[in-house]
Amino acid sequence: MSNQYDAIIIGAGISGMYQLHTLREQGLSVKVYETGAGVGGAWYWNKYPGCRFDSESYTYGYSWSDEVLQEWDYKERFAAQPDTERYLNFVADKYDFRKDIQFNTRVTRATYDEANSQWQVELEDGSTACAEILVSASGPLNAHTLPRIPGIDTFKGEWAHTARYPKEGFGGRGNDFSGKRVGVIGTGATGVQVIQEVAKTADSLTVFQLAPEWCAPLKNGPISLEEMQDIKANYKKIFAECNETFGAFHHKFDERSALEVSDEEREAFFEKKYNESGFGIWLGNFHDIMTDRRANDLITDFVARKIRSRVNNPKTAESLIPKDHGFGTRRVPMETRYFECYNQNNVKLVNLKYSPIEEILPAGIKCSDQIYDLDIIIYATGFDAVTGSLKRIDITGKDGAKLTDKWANGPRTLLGMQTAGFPNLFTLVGPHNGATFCNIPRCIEQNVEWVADTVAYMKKNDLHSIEPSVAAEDAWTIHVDETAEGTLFPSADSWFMGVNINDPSKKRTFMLYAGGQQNYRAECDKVAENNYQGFVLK
Ligand code: NA7
Repeated sequence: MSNQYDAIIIGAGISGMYQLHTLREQGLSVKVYETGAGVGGAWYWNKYPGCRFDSESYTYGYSWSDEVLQEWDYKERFAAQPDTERYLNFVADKYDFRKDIQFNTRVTRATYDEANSQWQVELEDGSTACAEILVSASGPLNAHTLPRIPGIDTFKGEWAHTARYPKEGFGGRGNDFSGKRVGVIGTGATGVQVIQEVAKTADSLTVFQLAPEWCAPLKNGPISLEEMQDIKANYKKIFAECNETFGAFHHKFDERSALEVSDEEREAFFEKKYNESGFGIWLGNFHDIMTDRRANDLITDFVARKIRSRVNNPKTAESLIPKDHGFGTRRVPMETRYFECYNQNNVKLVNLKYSPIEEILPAGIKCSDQIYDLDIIIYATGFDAVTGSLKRIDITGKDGAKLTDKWANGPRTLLGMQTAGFPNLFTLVGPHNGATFCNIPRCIEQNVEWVADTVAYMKKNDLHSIEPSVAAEDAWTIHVDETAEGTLFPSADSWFMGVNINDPSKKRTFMLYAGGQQNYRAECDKVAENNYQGFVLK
């Protein structure tokens, strides 16, 4: 059969490309199917205005290629989307990845043939392919969701979800919104980046906010050539430092408790963190802000005061301050003059708590108290996070079992890498996987290398099937929940907790792994060293 491979990978983003590289290095025949027309995954799709890293650029690239590390220059501390897409194309060219990637191809179905230990994969055009190993590299934030608002299809102006934003902007106008009345729905990490960019040029920008977030300053800036030389000389050290932290970011929790220092010392520390670049305010803060309610209250109060000091209108400021969750219990959006946007005459905040959207009309958005005439609507309404892209493929394992049925009450996995009944299916950055709460490429490399080593082990030992035992899967799933219970994450509704108001069928359960990437890495290593303890190999 011509479409027979050793391994099939779904997705040509950061994880899919590296998995292709590692398996190809073993001499395996590998095919990657990618829905998009180019490589990059999240960095291919998310072309919305203002899209950029919140991770320090130089911690984000692949660490496995010294050549790439030495040849690529980052220009900004937090690279913008076009740069990152260019970077990933540069890597794809250098390693000739494209020859094994089929673009514009959506995988619609995957069915396990137990008798032959093969995954049969069906593509959108009806063609098929099969392989013993199936790797999902389809990304935790890829299945974008539009709101369920009546009349959404009737809007006559220009519109896009941020994850499907036109490359050259609406009408080829790039990021120039002059002469336009723009509405943005959604104020998560994406919405915040969009809003601060659109506010620069739009005639009017109306922000439709369901719930505010605890945004904090990004403090982006240029990286000089000298700095870049220094970074290149120190990559080993930088990556080693990342791998020693909770989330593999270049920020380490302070060992002190927020409760053990004096008020003055704490305030000065918070102030320092607020003025640092990147996630320091979140992941470089006192260690207990994410685990102790009293410590969390202190940083929450500090950031609330900052927002009040930056927004002129006290009523608007209160609308921009979260009241139902503490700082850091949902993903912290990083911002650049975001709050100051609301001091501009062309920007208006609509608090949907008090005036909910009733309908989308051909000419704009109708809220309970007013109609907003708009030329453009940008939906920054997020994703069916973590499991969405897997759910959108019809996956059938042993005995005709459907993955969607198995995970109807929440995912069950071992190490977030596999789920019982679905042998040889590996879920990179899948639910319960340590890569989900991580500076993602750092943990992607761990995930990919673990899968590559596992496949090599199977080949070496003439094994053709691997899946978790139900007992081991139960134990990991309990461990994931217990680890989450040790943090404040469950105290907030968020995509971390599987909450998505656009998909009420989704169960509220912790989707990530909150034990820290170091512990996760150690668990994965331990399992492999013990001949894949907890997995059933045949
Ligand atoms: P998020 O973080 O899920 O944010 C989506 C935003 O859209 C959030 O403010 C939602 O409010 C809002 N939303 C969703 N549905 C609606 C409807 N129906 N009406 C009004 N507002 C709505 O997605 P992002 O793209 O910002 O970020 C996702 C991740 O990508 C991010 O964490 C980064 O790691 C990269 P809600 O929160 O439900 O109150």
